[in-house]
Amino acid sequence: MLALLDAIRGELGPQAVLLSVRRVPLDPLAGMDAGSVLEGAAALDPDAVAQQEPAPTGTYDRPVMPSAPRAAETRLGSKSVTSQERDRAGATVWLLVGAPGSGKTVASAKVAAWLRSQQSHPVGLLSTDACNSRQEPALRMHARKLGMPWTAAQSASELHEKVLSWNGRGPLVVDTPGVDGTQVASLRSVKAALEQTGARIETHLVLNAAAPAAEHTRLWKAFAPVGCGQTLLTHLDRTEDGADLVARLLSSKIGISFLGMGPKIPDDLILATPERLLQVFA
Ligand SMILES: Nc1nc2c(ncn2[C@@H]2O[C@H](COP(=O)(O)OP(=O)(O)OP(=O)(O)O)[C@@H](O)[C@H]2O)c(=O)[nH]1
Ligand SMILES: [Mg+2]
Repeated sequence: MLALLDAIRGELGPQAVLLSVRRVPLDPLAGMDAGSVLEGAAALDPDAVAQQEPAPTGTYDRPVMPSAPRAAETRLGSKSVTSQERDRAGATVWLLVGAPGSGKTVASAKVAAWLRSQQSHPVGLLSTDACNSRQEPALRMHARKLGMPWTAAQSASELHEKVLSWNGRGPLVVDTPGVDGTQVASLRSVKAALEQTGARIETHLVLNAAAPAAEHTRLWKAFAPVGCGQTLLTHLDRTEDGADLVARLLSSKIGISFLGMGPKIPDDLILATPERLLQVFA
C-alpha cells in the first residue's frame, strides 16, 4: 500500500490523496492465481494545492484517467498547466506509427516506461486503436500493469480533445492502428489533429527489423507523408541482419530512436545512442 501511495505521489505530486484501492489480477484471463497488483484512484487535494500554487489559469483540464471515479475527475480538473510548466514537463507527444504487427503497442508501453524512468512528470498513454476489440485493449492492459494513466480516442476530433485535456502534464505516448499502403493517408488526419493542439510531436516509424530489407525501404517510402523523424526498430532479437539495417538507415540519414530487443515490457528496449548502437552491433 505504501508503495502504491509512493507511486501515486510520484505521478501527481506530494499533495495527492488516495480515493479508493482494489486488488486486480495481473492477467485478467488467468485470474488472481497468476499474481495481482493494487490499483488505486487518486486525486490532488485542491485545498493543499491552492496553498502551494497560484490560482490556476487556462483551460479546463480533464484527466486522461478514465477509470478514476467522477469525484476524482472533478477535483483533478481544478489544476491547469501553464506553457512554462508544459515546457518543463517535456510535454512532447510521441506518435508511434507503422505497419500491422510491427510492434507499435508494445513499443508504446516500453517508451512510456522509459520516459517515466527519465523524469518526474507523469507519462500518459493514449490509444487510437482501441475501438474494434471486444477484449480489453492491449495498451490499456500494459498501462494498468505499469500503473500509468491511459485513454483512447476514436476519431481525430476526440484525439484533439484528449490531448488538450492532458494539458501538457508530461510526455504523452500515442499508439496507432497498423496501416499500410493507401491507409497511411488516414494517419495524416491523426497527425493534423495533434498539430492543432500546439503540442511538440515526435513521430516514430516502428519497423520490424526481421522483415526483408525491401520491405523496410517500401515502408519508409509509404510512411513519408506522415513525416516520421525517427525509426524505432523492433524484433531485433529475431534477426541476424540488425547491423545491416542500422547501417542502411544511418547511411540514408534516417534517425534511430530505440531498439526493441524482445517482447518484454519495459525491459527489452534500448535507447539508440551511438555508444549503444556500437555495443549492440559492432
Ligand atoms: N520477439 C519480439 N516480439 C515482439 C517485439 N515487439 C513486439 N513483439 C511482439 O510482436 C507482436 C505484435 O506486437 P504489437 O505491439 O501488438 O504490434 P502492433 O504493431 O501494435 O500490432 P497491430 O496493432 O495489430 O498493428 C506481439 O506478440 C508482441 O509481443 C520484439 O522486439 N521482439
Ligand atoms: Mg497495436
